[in-house]
Amino acid sequence: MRDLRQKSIVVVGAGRTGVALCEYFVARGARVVLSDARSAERIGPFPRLVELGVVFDFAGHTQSLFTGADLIAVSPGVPLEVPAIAAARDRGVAVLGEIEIAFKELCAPLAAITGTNGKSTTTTVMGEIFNAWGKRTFVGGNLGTPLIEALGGEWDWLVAELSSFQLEAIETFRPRHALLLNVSEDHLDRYPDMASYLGAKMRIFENMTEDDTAVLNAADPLVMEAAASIRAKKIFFSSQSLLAEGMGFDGSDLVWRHEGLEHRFPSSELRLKGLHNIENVMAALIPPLLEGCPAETAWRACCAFGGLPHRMAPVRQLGGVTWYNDSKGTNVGSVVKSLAGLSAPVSLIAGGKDKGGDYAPLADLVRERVAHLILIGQAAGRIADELGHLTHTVRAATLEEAVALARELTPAGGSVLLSPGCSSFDMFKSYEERGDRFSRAVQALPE
Ligand code: UMA
Ligand code: ADP
Repeated sequence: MRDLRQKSIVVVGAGRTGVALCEYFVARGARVVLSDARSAERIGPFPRLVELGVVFDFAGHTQSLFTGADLIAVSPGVPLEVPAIAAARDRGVAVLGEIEIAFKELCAPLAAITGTNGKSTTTTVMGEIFNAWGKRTFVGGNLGTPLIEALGGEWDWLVAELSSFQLEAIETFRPRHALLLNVSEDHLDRYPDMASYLGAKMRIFENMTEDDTAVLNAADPLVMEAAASIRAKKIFFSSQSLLAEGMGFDGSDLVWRHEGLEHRFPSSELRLKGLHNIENVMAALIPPLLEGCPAETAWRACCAFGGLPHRMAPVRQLGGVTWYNDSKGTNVGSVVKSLAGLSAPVSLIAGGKDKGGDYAPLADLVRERVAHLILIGQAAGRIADELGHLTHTVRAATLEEAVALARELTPAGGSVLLSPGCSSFDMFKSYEERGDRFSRAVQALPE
C-alpha cells in the first residue's frame, strides 16, 4: 500500500468514482478534499466520508485548493479543461484519473475494453469466461464498479470496461490485453471533433509493448486506420470474413485460427442475438483463449450469457406488437445496430440529451423500417430536422406520452423500440432510470 501521509489531495466529482477515490486516499493517510460543481443539497450527504475526515468543496471548484494540492484525482465525468484543474496543471500539480491511480497498485493482469459500442457486453462476457475457467475475476470499470474498488480484493484477472473519459488522464496505465471494438461518432459534446475522441480512446495502447496484445476489429475502417500506431502485438477479429490468423466468421461459425490451430464455434448456440453481439463475443473470447482457457469452457460461458438489461431487451408482447427496451442505445451507431435487427413496421422512440453528432447514418433504416418516429427530450428538434422528412414524425413531452402514442400508432405485427441515440441526462438520472420508466409504462398499458 502506498504511503501518502502528509499529501494533500483534491478528488474531483462526488459520484461513485469520487467516493471510492476518497476512501482509497484516506486509507493511505492523505488529507483529502472532495470537490464538486453541484451544491451539497443536490448531491446529498456523505456521512461515511465525514467520519473519515474528508473535507468538502461543493457548489464549485475552489481554485486555491487545487493549485495548493499535491495531486488532483479526477472522476471520468469531469472534463480536464475545468479552470481549477487547468490552473493546477499549469502550476505543475499532477492530475491523474482514477484508472491510473488504481493501475499503480493492481496485482493481477488486466484486460481492458474500449470502443464506441459493445463495451459493456464484451466486458461482461469476458468476465464470465474467466470465471468459468476458475479464475477469480474482477469485472468493472465504466460498467459500474470503479477499477479502484478492485484494490484489496484477491483477483487472478481484472476485466475493465474503459471509456474515452477515463483514458484521458492516464500516464503509465498498461493493460496486458486491450480491445478496441469499433469507433463511430459519440460524445461530441465533450470533444471538439472525432480525432480528439479517437485520440482519447487510442491512449489505451500508448504504454503497451510487443509483450502485450491489442485486439482489433479488422472490419472497422477507423480502427484499422488507427492501428498502424500500435506497438503491441495485434490480433484481429472480423464478422465480415474468415481470417488466416485471428477470429473470423463464415456467416454461421466463429472461426478461431491461431498458430496453426483452428477452432469453430457455432453462432446458433448463442443466446445473444445480432451480428454486433457476435462481434462482441469474438472479441471477448480472444484474451482468455490466448491465456490458455480451454475453448469448450470459454464457449459454454458465452452461450450461457443472455445479455445485459436495457440492451434490446424484450419488454412485452401486446396485441401482436413487441416492445423493446434499448435505453443503452445512447449514440447513433448503436441505434443503427438495434434497428437493423428488426423488420418494418417499427415505431422508434428516440431523443434525449444531444451529443453533437450527426443523425444522418440512420436515414436509410428510418426510411425502410420506421413507420413512426416518436421524439422526446432536448434533441427532438435536431432529430426532426435531420430525419423527420423520411417518415411520420411526432413529438412527445414525456416518455409516458411517447409510450401512449406508440400504442395508438403501431399495428399488429410491428414493434416498438426505445433506442434514444442520445444520453438520458436531460430527463433522467441515467439510462437505467430511463429504461425502467419505459418498461413500467409499457407494463401498465391495458390489454
Ligand atoms: N462534476 C463536477 N465538475 C464537472 C463535471 C462534473 O464536479 O465539471 C461532478 C458532477 O456534479 C457529479 C460528479 O462529477 O457529482 C459525477 O462524476 P462522474 O460523472 O465521473 O460519475 P461517477 O458516478 O463517478 O461515474 C463514472 C462514469 N461516469 C461518466 O463517465 C460520466 C460511469 O460511467 C462509470 O460507471 C463510473 O464512473 C465507474 O467507473 C457512466 C457513463 O455514462 C455509466 N459513462 C459514459 C458512457 O458509457 O457513455 C462514458
Ligand atoms: P457500451 O457499453 O459500449 O455502451 P453495450 O454493450 O452496453 O455497449 O451496448 C449498448 C448498445 O450498443 C446495444 O444496445 C446495441 O444497440 C449497441 N451495440 C452493442 N454491441 C455493438 C457492437 N459491437 N457494434 C455496434 N453496436 C453495438
